[in-house]
Amino acid sequence: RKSGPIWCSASPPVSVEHHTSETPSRIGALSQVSGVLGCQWGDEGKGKLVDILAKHFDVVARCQGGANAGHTIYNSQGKKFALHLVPSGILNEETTCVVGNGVVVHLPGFFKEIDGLESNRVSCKGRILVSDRAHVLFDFHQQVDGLREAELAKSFIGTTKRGIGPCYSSKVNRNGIRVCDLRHMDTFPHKLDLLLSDAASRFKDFKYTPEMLREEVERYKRFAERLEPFICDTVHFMNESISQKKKILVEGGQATMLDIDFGTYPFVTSSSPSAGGICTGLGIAPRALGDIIGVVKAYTTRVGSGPFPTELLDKAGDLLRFSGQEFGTTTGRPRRCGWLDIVALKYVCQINGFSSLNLTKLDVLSDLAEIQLGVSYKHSNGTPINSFPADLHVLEQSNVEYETMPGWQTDISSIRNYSDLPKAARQYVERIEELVGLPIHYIGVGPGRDALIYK
Ligand code: 2SA
Ligand code: GDP
Ligand code: MG
Repeated sequence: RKSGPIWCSASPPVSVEHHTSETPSRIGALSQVSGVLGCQWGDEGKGKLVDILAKHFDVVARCQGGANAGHTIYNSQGKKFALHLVPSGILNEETTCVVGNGVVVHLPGFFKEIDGLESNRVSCKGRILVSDRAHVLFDFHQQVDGLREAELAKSFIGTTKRGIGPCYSSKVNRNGIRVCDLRHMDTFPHKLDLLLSDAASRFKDFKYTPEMLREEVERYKRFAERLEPFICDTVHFMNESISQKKKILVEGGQATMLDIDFGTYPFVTSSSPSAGGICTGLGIAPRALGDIIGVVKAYTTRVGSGPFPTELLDKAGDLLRFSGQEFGTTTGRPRRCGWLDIVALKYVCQINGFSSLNLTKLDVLSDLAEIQLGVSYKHSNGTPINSFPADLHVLEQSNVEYETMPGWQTDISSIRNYSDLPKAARQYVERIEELVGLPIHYIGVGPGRDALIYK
């Protein structure tokens, strides 16, 4: 599968919202500043929840990552949109979308995404604010991403090759170029020259000529002009919005198991997709944060290299991949699939302090006679492992212990009331709640907007 265009026409099985389903008071009662974060290795279905919640919020903000993210959402006509940089609140006309200071912005991709949305009659004008503190991700960062992966050979990370690691490296090296720097075209060529010369001296296959610099500077003069109306001091905007009692929803990209600090390092992304990333990526205080909803798939997927304790390398994994349509939203790569890992989930819940969970893709398990839940890890020497290990060698020597639960083997995709779910499906949901110690307030039973059970 190749990476497709950023929007595609609807695939037939997606259910469409025909009526405004009654909103449970719980959504209306979500805190003034709430968040939606991934609990696994990404692609849990965060975009869908953000799109559903957006109509109850004034602002939807991204705080980290970049166009490595792929958030798939469907509008009320069943049209599919794959978003990468633009927050998933964009389909709700009343919502202002913020791309925060913690995001790395690839301008050609950003404008392509906006053009795609506008040609599908989604108005972006005046609705998207890009932080003047966000770092600019250049094409050369993407090229360097590819060169670094090639250099790593067999131990490659399996990045999206969207330039994320190299752009965050420039930021941490303190020679990155920020959005506000695009307002100073007199100093811009020198800054860009330093970055490109650095890359050329590091990688022999990185070709760099003065002509390339001239062309890139000209290109960025045009981008800078087009970007001007989007540029905003979003730190000020976010804090003013909080003072004005506006409701803010933060949309996480990737997930905690890919976090630069807490993930399976080095097989991680280069940002902080956990709760801490909300404050650093938007400039809002920890005490402003309220409810944070963790999004967790009813099984596990991972795309790219790195440890995956509950991975299924047999036909069962293939079945999950095809029933769940588990292919990367950005790259089209097949996702690795396995059982739900409660040890990893508890670790992620500890880090983020979620108020509740959204269990997604429960419908994908419907064909299975039995479902396994990975409930604990044991070292091969027999010692129990009490927490998610930092050391990948320990993780490699760990064996997962499973609980077997009965399947329900009936289609649940049109069910909207929790009590109408088959008993075995409810048992699965409730066992997860019990093991993790958190309530599951939302259950996904299909990709469409209305395919959600409020529990
Ligand atoms: P990167 O590109 O430097 O952030 O890659 C580092 C690791 O982070 C993983 N990663 C992701 N994992 C799941 N989904 C992501 N977004 C796309 C999607 C992925 C795609 O929504 O499907 O299309 O392939 C995402 N972004 C980064 C990545 O696989 C590396 O393991
Ligand atoms: P995100 O990165 O977390 O926003 O997730 P992605 O959009 O990359 O991947 C999730 C995929 O699952 C998308 O294709 C969604 O349309 C789809 N999806 C979300 N929730 C459900 C669900 O409950 N059931 C099914 N079958 N698909 C879902
Ligand atoms: Mg995704």
